[in-house]
Amino acid sequence: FDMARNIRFSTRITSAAYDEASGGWTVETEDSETFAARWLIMATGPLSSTHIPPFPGREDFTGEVYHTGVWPHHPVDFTGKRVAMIGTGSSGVQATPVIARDAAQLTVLQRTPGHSWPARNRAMLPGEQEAVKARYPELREYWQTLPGATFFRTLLTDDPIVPGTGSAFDVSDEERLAIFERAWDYGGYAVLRAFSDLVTTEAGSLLVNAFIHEKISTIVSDQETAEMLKPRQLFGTKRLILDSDYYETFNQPHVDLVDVRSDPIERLTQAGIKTRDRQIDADMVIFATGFDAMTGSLSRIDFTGKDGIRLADVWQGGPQSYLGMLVSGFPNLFIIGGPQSCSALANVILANEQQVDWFCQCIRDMLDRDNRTIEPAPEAQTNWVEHIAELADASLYTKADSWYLGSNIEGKPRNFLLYLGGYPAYRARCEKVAEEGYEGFVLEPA
Ligand code: NA7
Repeated sequence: FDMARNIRFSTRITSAAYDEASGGWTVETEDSETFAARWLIMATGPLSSTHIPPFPGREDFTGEVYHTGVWPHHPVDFTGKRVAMIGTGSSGVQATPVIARDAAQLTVLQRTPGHSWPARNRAMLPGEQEAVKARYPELREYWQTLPGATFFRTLLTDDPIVPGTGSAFDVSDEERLAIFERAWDYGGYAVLRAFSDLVTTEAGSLLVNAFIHEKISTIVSDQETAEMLKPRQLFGTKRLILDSDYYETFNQPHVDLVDVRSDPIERLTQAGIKTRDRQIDADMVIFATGFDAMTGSLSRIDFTGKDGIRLADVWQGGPQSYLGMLVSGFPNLFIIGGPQSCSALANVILANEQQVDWFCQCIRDMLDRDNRTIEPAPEAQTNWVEHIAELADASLYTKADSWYLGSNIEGKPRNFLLYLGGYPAYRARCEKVAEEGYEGFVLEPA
């Protein structure tokens, strides 16, 4: 597509200021270079600013240090090394079996055990890829009708779970168990589709908890370790983790699990990690400690909008936006995959495409109608923010701490950061807004 000539690599933006006179933006790089633009589109990513908790003594540790979110492009050799890894979200859980393969010793420091389900990744069967590609237009249309716009295999071949609309309590215990077992053997997110109430009601959620607890007890030989690995929060309060032999890995003699909830990390030392009760010597420390999600990359840029207002001040108590795409007081500033849109809750490719298409149409419409700027009306923005909170309060998501709520970052206000109404409803709402002449937006004539 000959894109390279339009891309400037290795360029970090430090500030962006709206200019009332021109109705556009000036962005400044860390090298004090400036660029002017009428429209500014932030594609800075929902899970792109990594987070390392401020453990004392970080500089004292003399071994290798990595974060799972900024993994080096060169291979990292674990062979014969003592590795300590902090964090058991998707990143930590998926890294554990891989590191254990070569390391001499792996110590996993876990604060909150998550729900993990086998991924069962596999090579494509002969002809499978061709069969999918032959049906792309049809499949893409179909995915657009699903809450997460997410690819799954039901339409293709062997998915054993027919999307269920009924309650998990409508079937007998035996039948439910058989469905859970099929979903376990098949792997991936199939279980989420089995019944309507597994992630929406406490009673449904506890059924999955019981199933996973049983699996962990069966897989993990040492029952003390098994107990530590069992998730206690409700299923559906965080993203389901998918793994390849995570629980099995703890049966290997050189792999240890440390519960840092009961034995907290005090500091890093020259030789490794000091918890209250033990010293873990390590050649390598890996932070699998996640991200300053949804707002982290935006908050690292100093945005100044109309009348000198700063985005940092407007968002002090949590993000404010209309449709997760534009912010009142910051005209012509578009955010892709931003807070209060579907973003990380939907198929990222389709969700990004939908927003990019919307922005492009919006810009074309503005040029056609001779409008200079667009920004949300304050009232529409307030209503959207309230709508986000209402949807979240009706879900289980607010019942545990996670990056969805910003509560993984010290001092970050606790707000649910995504739109929970599902991708089809979000897309329909965006289309309706545009069709109705950008209802809820203020368009300034040139
Ligand atoms: P996550 O899911 O935010 O996981 C971070 C992990 O790090 C989690 O287990 C945290 O425990 C742990 N953590 C964070 N801070 C600390 C401190 N101070 N002490 C001990 N442990 C800590 O990030 P991931 O990178 O795994 O995954 C992010 C998303 O990327 C994921 O949802 C997928 O969508 C892909 P906690 O649970 O907070 O007790």
